[in-house]
Amino acid sequence: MDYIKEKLLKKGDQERQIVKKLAKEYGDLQLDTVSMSQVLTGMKGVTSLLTVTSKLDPENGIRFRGYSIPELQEKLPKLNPEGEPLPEGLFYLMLLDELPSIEDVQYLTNEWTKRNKVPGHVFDVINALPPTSKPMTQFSAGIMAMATESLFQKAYREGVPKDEYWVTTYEDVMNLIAQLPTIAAYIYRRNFHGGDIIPPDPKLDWAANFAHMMGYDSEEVYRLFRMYLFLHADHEGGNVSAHTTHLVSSALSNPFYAYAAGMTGLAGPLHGYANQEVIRWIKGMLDEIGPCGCADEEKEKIANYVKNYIAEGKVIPGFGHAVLRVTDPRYTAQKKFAEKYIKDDHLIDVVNCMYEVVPPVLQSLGKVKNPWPNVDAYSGSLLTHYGIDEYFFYTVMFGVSRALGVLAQLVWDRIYALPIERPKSQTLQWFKDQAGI
Ligand code: AMX
Repeated sequence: MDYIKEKLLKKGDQERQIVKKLAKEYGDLQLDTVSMSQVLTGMKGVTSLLTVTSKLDPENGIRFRGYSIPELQEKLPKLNPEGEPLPEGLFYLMLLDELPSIEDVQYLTNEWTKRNKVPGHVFDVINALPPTSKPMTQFSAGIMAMATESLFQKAYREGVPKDEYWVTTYEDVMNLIAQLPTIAAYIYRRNFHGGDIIPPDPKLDWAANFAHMMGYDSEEVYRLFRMYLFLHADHEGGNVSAHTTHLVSSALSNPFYAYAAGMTGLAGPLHGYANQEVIRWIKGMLDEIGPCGCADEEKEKIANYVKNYIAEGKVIPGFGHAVLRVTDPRYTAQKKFAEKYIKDDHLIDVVNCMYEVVPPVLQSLGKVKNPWPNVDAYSGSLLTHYGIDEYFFYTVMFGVSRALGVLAQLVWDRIYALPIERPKSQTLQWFKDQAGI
């Protein structure tokens, strides 16, 4: 048994007992109340999930196992002191609740390299879709096709005891994470580079290898990918991609089914699709108002464009959040990256200018709970700077990263032996009866 599984076994046994004890002995403890408005506005703020990998505070942003983004940029292992932490380290932390050493991170890099061979039929499935189909359609279909390899599904059919489900879940999760960059890069090369596929380089870490297979081989791009794949990895359990993955796997669907379902949720414009939509939106604006700086008259042009866009009943991508009530720390981390490494980039200047213009416009509507930018407002401009300007692809990159958090959580779902999820629904008549109307 590898040492990560040994650690999981030890920690898992203790925590499983705690979860059982809480459910049995404290089962009647009231944790929350639910209002009519919460049910009818997307269950915001209703405590109803157990997620250990990260926790989101509306005022301070995300903390991974208790650590903020700047803390982890300090504490997680890097390949060189000037660079960004390796996403492998974040996965280790989320999975084991321990800061990794450089050796732990290298162990994961090696494991994922060993496991990164994608079965041929997965490419056949992707190839059966027309190249014009959306990258996220190809990505989720590819992940579904990987389910033929599920060790969890096989073990379940063979009748392994419930307390051992996590063992094969862990194997599936490790294989899935190892292979996602290869599938994503395949879709990228197929769609935008005439199908000229680049094989993985076993000497590279997980993020750098992804950049390499997409066709970008510079230390600058490797550094950006390490940061991108770190920042998008997890945002506690209630967001659409995390919650969907958790929900589907609660039926004991295998991790490939569960993650493919999560990815179809990530593809929605109110969630991960905003990652690509921001750049499409900014390009549309620049086509209409022309190249612009951030002088007063240019800010006014942007503000008018934003107001007209909202008046058409559409949302400004990259702004707002269902939980956060401040500027997203993931946005701030990317802004600092741009300030440190990038000079004179028109698109980045426009993104910075939007920070000054959009929030007051959203505030003036009187209904937007959070007018500040989220993670998606910045990432596209950084990728575009380094030549990755096929913004239709960005949500797939988000999907590669999101695997780290939600699949680490999925291992814990199985360790805790969490049951099938089944909240109660009511009819409109029932809601009317409660209100007495
Ligand atoms: N532009 C225009 N209107 C906005 C807005 C925005 N960026 N953000 C919120 N609003 C509107 C809502 O559409 C809603 O209008 P309605 O009452 O007429 O339907 C109203 O303000 C209240 O919404 P809210 O409670 O503030 O937000 P929410 O929790 O319902 O939704 C979110 C949150 C992110 C979906 C929303 O802010 C939005 O659509 N933002 C733009 C899309 C985006 O950037 N999504 C990515 C989020 C991060 C991620 O998951 N990657």
